[in-house]
Amino acid sequence: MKLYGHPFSSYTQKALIALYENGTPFQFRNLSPDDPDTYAEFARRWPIRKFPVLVDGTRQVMEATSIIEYLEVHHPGPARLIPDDPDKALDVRMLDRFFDNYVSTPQQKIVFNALRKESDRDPYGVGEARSMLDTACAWLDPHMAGREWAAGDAFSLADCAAAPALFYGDWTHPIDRKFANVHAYRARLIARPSFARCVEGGRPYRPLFPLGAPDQD
Ligand SMILES: N[C@@H](CCC(=O)N[C@@H](CS)C(=O)NCC(=O)O)C(=O)O
Repeated sequence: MKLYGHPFSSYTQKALIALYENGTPFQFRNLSPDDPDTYAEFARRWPIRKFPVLVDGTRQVMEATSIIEYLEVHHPGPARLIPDDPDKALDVRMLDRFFDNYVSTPQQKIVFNALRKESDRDPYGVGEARSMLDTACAWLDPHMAGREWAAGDAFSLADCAAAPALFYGDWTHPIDRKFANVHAYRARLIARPSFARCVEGGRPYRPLFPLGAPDQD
């Protein structure tokens, strides 16, 4: 299998966590600016140009959630990231949507805004994104009380989504210290070996973070 992505990209990391959790063999195709051929190959494969993309023989899978779903079906390992029980799986998928839509999406909006030239910036949209991050953390904090992982007892697809979302979320719009359960969960995610490996993989690229990567983490 080949995974097209970038080591500093949150959604690439989401898929990498699943691959690392199960020790699934794959080849990483790094979409780095100094390898235009790999980028051109990726852009031909997926004109939307959002990564990661997984290629397994003749099969191509886009979207990090779908990649993890695909791995669960076609390359299952000891770590089951989506429970067999359909009702428990529903909770996992619901939390996965929560982290993508209400943490990662506003987080990316703030970062992409910072990458634009001053005249193209969208202060109103950034204000909405910051407010969404606050609301998401306010919901997540009591949800995480007494829980180790976001859905059910085991590490799951929802935690694959949560790890980069909260990691970069706190860099982008610092999570209020009063949300102690969210901070404790974020720290558990960073300590998880599969995500710790992603954090290390992304470390050399920290100067690319437009808001200035903090010294922490
Ligand atoms: N909905 C996609 C989002 C993927 C995404 O936003 N990827 C970012 C990197 S983290 C990307 O491709 N950015 C490049 C760009 O927007 O040009 C998924 O779940 O995989």
